[in-house]
Amino acid sequence: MRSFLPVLLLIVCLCDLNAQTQDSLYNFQAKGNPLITHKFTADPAALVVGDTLWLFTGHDSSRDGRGYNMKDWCVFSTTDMVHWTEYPTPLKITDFTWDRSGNAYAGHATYRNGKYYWYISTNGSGIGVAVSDRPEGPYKDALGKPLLTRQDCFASTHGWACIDPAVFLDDDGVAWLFWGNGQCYYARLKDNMIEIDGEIRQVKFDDFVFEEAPWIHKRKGNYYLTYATGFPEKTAYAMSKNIEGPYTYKGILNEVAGHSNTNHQAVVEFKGKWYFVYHNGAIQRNGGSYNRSVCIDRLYYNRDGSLKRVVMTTEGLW
Ligand code: FUB
Repeated sequence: MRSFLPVLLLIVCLCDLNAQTQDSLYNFQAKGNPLITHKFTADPAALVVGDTLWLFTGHDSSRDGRGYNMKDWCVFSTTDMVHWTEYPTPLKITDFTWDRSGNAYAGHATYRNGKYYWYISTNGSGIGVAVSDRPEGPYKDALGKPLLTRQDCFASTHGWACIDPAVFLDDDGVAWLFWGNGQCYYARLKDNMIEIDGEIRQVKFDDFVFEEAPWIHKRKGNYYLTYATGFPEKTAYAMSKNIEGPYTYKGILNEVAGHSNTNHQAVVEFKGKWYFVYHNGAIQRNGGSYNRSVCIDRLYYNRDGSLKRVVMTTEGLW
């Protein structure tokens, strides 16, 4: 009788590979969407520094496909959108000793005053901030305590209200943080980037059905707030002439992404082109809502500054 042991061992190894942290550089070439196929990645945040685009992601490793198992975050870079490098694991949920959830939810990194600040969420313990001298890390907890907790989300009662930080550095030098689940909050950051400056406020406007995943970007004097709406999630957007609003709802930007109940985007300009970075659950057979994969497609504007709906493609940019 043939033994199934080798097959079983292979399956166990593959599962472990996905759960493992990265301990060396890993180079790969983009071949379409999903962009990243050697592990499950989610909640992308992009940052351009000089001629390099840095991609910060979450890392899914659900064993049963029924819930999140996210123990660390990942960082990737490219200079041409084709050749990519993944760096050793830069940040783990256990680096935040105050976290009780064990889940490394969405984050967003930025650069200021010679340092990189990575705002991250946990599942219920709050939003933290980690700091590093280099984009690829390693990062360490900058505060030893959460930057924000559910108590700061004054209009919310559920445990996971304080998630999904999005940082935005405006042209006038003011840094802003947006975040939330169910309700969208925002506040200024102090120049040191690790303290909230002043009051926490809520984003409110007509037809704003906010689930999570806020992201702010600016182009030609217009502020764009993109965010996940409904469930399963689509991406919607609103525009304003002022970071604090009033925002005007502009409609759906991206439809439900294949085989994933969440939809978490980054919008970025790199070398004169705009990109929409998101995740889906579309790695065939074993991808899904808790084993997601980062994808990239182009983003285009209409003449009046509004956004054309994203066309999600299998081919991607390549
Ligand atoms: O990845 C965990 C959570 O799912 C994120 O914080 C949300 O944005 C959603 O993508």
